[in-house]
Amino acid sequence: MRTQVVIVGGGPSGLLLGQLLHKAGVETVVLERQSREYVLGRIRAGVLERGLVDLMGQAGVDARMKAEGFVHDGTLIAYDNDMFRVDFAAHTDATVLVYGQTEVTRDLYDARDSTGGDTHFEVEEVSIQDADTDAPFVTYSQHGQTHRIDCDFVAGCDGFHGVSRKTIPEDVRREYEKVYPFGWLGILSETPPVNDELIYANSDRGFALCSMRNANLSRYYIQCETSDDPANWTDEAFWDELRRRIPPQAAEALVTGPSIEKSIAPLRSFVCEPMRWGRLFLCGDAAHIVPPTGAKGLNTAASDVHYLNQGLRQYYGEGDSAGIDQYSIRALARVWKTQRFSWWFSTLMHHFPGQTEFDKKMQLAELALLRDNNEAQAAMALNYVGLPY
Ligand code: RFL
Ligand code: PHB
Repeated sequence: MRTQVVIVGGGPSGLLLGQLLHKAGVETVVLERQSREYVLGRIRAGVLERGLVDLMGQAGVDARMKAEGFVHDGTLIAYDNDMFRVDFAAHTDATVLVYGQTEVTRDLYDARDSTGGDTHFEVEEVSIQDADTDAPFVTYSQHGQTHRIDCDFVAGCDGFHGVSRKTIPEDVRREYEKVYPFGWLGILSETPPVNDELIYANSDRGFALCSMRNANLSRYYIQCETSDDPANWTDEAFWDELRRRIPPQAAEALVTGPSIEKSIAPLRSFVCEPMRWGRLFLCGDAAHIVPPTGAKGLNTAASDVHYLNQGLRQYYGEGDSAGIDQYSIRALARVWKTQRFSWWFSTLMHHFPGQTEFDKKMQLAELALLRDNNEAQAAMALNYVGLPY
C-alpha cells in the first residue's frame, strides 16, 4: 500500500493534520494504537486558543464548536482568600474558547469518516523505517497480520509514549526535562460550574483549579502527591479539600455532586530537539509536554500542526521544501515560549515541598504585582490567549 503522508497517532494532532491536508488534496493514512472509543473516553484539555479555533475552521470542523463552545474573555486568580481578574479582551484583541478536547477529537473523527479518510485502529508494533531516506515506509500489525505502507512523509503524532520520537537516533536527539514534585487530581461532575470564568487558586494547602466543560459539567483539580491514588479520595474528601483551597465566596457558591471521572495527572515539562529527522516530523505531545497550569498542551500541539500543514502544502502545491526544512526551527521557537509560560505559571501557583518562607514571599510578591500592574497582566493575557503563530 502507498500514501502520501502516514500519520502515526489518532489523537487531536494527528486528526487535525489529517483534515487540513485533506483540504489541500493530500492523502493520509492514520494509524492509532487504541480503539476509537478509548481515544474518545479520555478527559483532557478544556481551553482552546484562537489559533486552534481558526485551524478547526480551516479544516471545516468548527460548526459544533462554535455553537456549543463558551467564549471566555478573562480568568480569575485567587490567593490569600481573595481574587482578582485578568481581562484578556482588554489587554489583547483575543479570547479563548472553553470546549473539551474530547469534543474536538469527536468532531475530527466525524469529519474524517465523512470525507472517507483511511484510519486504522488497534494497530500494534508500528515501526517507522528509512525515515532518513527518500523512500520511508511504516510497518504495523493488526489482528495478527503485518502490513506495510510506503509514503513520502511520516507525521509522528503519537503522544509522549509513542514510537516516533524514539525513531530519531539518540545521537541526533536532545531531550530537556523537568519533573514537578506533585500531580493534579481531577474530577468531572455533572454540576453547574462554581463561576462563569475559570479560577486558578494558590493556597497554602496547594493549588486548585475550577474549570468547566459546559453549563452543567464542571472540571475541578487539586494539587496532590505524585504517589497519590484517586481511590484514596472519596468525592466528599475531594470537595472538602477543594473548598479549603478557594476563596470563601467561591467555596460557599460551590455546588457538589457525584464525580463521573476521577484521575491523577503528573506534571512535567519536556522538549525534544529537533522535531524533524529526514522525512519524519514530530507533532504535539510526541515532541513536548507542558504542565497543564497554562492550558497549553493541546494548543501547542495545534501550532505544530499549523507549521507542518503549511510546509507540506508548500511542498505538494509549489514543489518548494522551504517550509518543511524550517519546520523544526519554527515550531520549536514557539514551543519554548509556551514552555516558559507554563513553567512560570506552575511555579507561581503551586505549593512546593520544602518551600521556604522566602519562596512563599516571592510567590506572594509576584501575585501582588500581577494583581496591581497593568503590564504584568498584559503579559499574562498575551500568553494565555496564545502567542501568534
Ligand atoms: P495524544 O492526545 O496523546 O494522542 C496521541 C495518540 O497516539 C496514539 N499512540 C499510537 N498510535 C499508534 N502507534 C503507537 N505506537 C502509538 N502510541 C501512541 C495514542 O493512543 C493517542 O491516541 O497527543 P496529541 O495528539 O499530540 O495531543 C496532545 C494533547 O492530548 C495533550 O497535549 C493534552 O491533552 C495535554 N493535557 C492537557 N492539556 C491541556 O491543555 N489541558 C489539560 O487539562 C490537560 N490535561 C493532558 C491532560 C494530558 C494528559 N496525559 C497525556 C496523560 C491530562 C492528561 C491525563
Ligand atoms: C481543564 O478544564 O481541564 C483545564 C483548564 C485550564 C487549565 C488546565 C485544565 O489550565
